Amino acid sequence: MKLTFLGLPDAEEAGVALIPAPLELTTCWKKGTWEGPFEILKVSPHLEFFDEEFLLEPYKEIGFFTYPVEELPYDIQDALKLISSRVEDALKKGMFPITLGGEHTVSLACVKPLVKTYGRPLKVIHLDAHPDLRDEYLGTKVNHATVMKRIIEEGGNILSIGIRTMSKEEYLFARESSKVRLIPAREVKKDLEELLAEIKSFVEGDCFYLSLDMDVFDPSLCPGVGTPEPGGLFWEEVWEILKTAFLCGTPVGMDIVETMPLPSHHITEYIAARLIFKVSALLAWKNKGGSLEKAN
Ligand SMILES: [Mn+2]
Repeated sequence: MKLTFLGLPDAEEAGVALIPAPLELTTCWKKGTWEGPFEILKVSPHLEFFDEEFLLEPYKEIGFFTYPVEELPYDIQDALKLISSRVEDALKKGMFPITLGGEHTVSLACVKPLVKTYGRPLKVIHLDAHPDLRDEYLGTKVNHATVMKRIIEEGGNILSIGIRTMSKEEYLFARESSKVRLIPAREVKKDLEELLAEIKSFVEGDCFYLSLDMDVFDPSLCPGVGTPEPGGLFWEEVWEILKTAFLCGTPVGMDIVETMPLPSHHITEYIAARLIFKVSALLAWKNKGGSLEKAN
């Protein structure tokens, strides 16, 4: 099925690629993340096409190309390979890949071609309520609860932000590992400026990948997720984090995962679409010489 971002025709020379990845094979409770990419694209024509902060129209300045929403193979490895091939294709064509989940496992498929292109270690900024650092979950190694552990094994160096629940195993692993640092949501709230300074020094002069699980947001803002953990981040905090990362480092790709559309309202997928829009506006503005100093 072919849907496009903002409902506009694909740009001939697009700078941003939307890669729908409706993967849902390992979620363990309520189902629905497979509908995420479809619903995010479906709601996107209802956004304004003009960015009120950077005063530009991203579809004109940077341009979008949307890959078709396809059913993925039932074998997890085959499904991940297909997603990786899409990301590779986007990179080859010089587009910035934004993959839309689906369950968080899709991030593993996105990171592999990036590590191939940019080498190890690949820095990863990970926004999530959960560290996703289990070694194994419900008898499998590759799933949404282990994805960051697998990414570390692929060469990832992770800064996880917004964490507010975890298993003891994950706590102990993170405490010992030099490849991951967990920043609890309460620390974000205590001192946002200090966090922004840490993000700046993490990405400055370097490439990084961004993985955003919609459950990083407070469930009062984004209730359409599988595990709505209280005490989450709000829009302004996430936006400041993204702005600092994108303007201080070199973003090479991103994903927005775990959107689980609810029948009662469309807020979570709308916010996911808004994130894509704002990030594209930010990329377009950066291309024109925008910087953090000018943004603040
Ligand atoms: Mn999560």
